Amino acid sequence: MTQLHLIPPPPREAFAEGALLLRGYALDLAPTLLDDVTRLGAISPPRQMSTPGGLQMSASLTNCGALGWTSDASGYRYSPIDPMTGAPWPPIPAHWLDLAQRAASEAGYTCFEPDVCLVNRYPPGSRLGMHQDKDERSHDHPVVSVSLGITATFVFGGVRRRDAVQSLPLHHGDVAVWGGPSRLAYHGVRPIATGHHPMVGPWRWCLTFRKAG
Ligand code: MD3
Ligand code: FE
Repeated sequence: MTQLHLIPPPPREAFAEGALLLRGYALDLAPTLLDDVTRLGAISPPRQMSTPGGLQMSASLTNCGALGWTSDASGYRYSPIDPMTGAPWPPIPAHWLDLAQRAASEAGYTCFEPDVCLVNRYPPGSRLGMHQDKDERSHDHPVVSVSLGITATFVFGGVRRRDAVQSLPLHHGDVAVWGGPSRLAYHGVRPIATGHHPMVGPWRWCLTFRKAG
């Protein structure tokens, strides 16, 4: 009898210079991360921020760490205080830092010391327009992202807005590391499909670790 082989996708994809995708790298930690996200949300709730252009973002976000990314009519910035609560953002849990540092090391970035984890929640239909992440003090540090829940189509271009883009799906448990030449690449998220993830529900969460200060 012939044996049917399902060929697994490669667990590591170097899909751009300086960037590495680690498929399923956070799968074992996902239940813990989701519990932590719930606890974080009880202190600094995810909220839809406004952009300087006066539009409301379709994703909701919160932060943990010494700094947090915020946006309002006067601009984008990192702040040690959650403007919604007037209190500091909750600390980054030690096992989150460990995960981010292990992933960064896999990509060759040793000594990654993030001081922010930006936590994005995407409901069905929400998206993130093409942008560069430039609000951090130095761009010499990588960004590490952890995707949970509904699969998103992530769009990734070059350092100029007009550069060609590639799309890749980001699934529950995937971790990506973006450093070196990919750190200032334009990127965005296509509108999230309506769906249901058994562990997460109808959303996608994305945790992004940065060194901002
Ligand atoms: C590549 N978030 O929060 S994570 C963002 O899925 C953001 O929530 C997306 O873009 C999300 O700013 C993408 C992956 C990511 C994050 C930051 C990057 C990729 C990046 C910075 C530079 C290059
Ligand atoms: Fe970004």
